[in-house]
Amino acid sequence: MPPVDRTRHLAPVHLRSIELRRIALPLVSPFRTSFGTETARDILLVRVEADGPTGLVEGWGECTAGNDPLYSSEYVAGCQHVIEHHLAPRLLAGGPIAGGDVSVVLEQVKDHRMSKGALEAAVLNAQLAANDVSLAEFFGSARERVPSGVSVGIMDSIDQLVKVVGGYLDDGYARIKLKIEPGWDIEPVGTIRRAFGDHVPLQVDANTAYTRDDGPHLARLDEFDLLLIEQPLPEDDVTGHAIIARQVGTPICLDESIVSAKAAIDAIERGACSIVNIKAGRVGGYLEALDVHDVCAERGVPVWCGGMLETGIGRAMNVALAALPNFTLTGDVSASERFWARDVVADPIRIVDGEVAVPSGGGFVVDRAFLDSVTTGNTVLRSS
Ligand code: SMG
Ligand code: MG
Repeated sequence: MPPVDRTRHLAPVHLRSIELRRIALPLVSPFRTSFGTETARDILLVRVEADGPTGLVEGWGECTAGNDPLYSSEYVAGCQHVIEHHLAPRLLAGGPIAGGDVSVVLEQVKDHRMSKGALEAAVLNAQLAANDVSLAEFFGSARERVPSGVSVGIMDSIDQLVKVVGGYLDDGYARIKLKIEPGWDIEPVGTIRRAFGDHVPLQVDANTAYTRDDGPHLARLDEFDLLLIEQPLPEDDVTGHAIIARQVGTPICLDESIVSAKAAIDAIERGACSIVNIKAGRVGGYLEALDVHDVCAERGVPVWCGGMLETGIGRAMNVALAALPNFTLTGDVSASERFWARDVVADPIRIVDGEVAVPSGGGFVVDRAFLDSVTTGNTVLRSS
């Protein structure tokens, strides 16, 4: 299947500069997964300035890499390095550029998908601004609101988990995802199911914490009628997931393993998953994410939008993505207040009746004064 260039019909922009801005934001509460505990995020934002057909435009992108290389091999300082030394120079050396050109220009550099995705988002947003096209319109978002799910970390005790989940249900969240790991699975999940009832949409995420031998153990989760089990095994073990999928009644969903549309096709055809979590950063950008959406839709595999503890910048883009037709399962598109006391955008994501609004226009408005107050570093690269 030849890749479709989804931005070809829009006028390209001419990049003037790429700004790499590092910000520090504390989380409202620690977030523990099988990878470790996070209490604050060190986030890399990309801002481009570009000339469009009607003048100067800017575009923002958010890098989804974590502080440390735990979720994937990428991490924020490494992303800044590869962007500064390998990716940005390639983009700044060229002539006019469209969002769809970014992955082509950067193709020679292997992997580094989160870094490439942040750059692509910034160029794409600048190009959309230059063409006065909204993000939702460009993505082909089919709805004005999408249901909002919340991801709940591993807690110190089951009592604490019950309290936290109860709070999110009171907030109106439409679906609960519990992080699991060996030693924190059957009992907490069963307790939540019994405490809040069978009607609560519930799923779990193992973040690669199990082994190929754990199929019979994971099958014990079947009795809790979960929507899915996300990424039980390491990301490179597609065959292992196919083995587990045959032993467990609950659908297997892949997250870390799906690094491209090609990887999604492979995993689906090998029977490793029947549901896919789509994260733009993990697959190298929103354009590849649209391709993942399409290849899954063609194969009858439902998808949902994952999250990487983004600020309102990345989150607004995720919400627009989550409004595409094959996003039939509730995503990790929780409100800004789930992670942040104050977001870096003037229009934070809010949950109303269990849903979040698909953003209009450019998707978000950056709160420059607040952003400046949390900035820890700034590097501007210019075209020579
Ligand atoms: O952004 O709401 C969010 C967090 C959702 O659980 C979440 N993300 O594997 O799906 C996942 C995790 C990855 C981030 S923590 C390592
Ligand atoms: Mg996950």
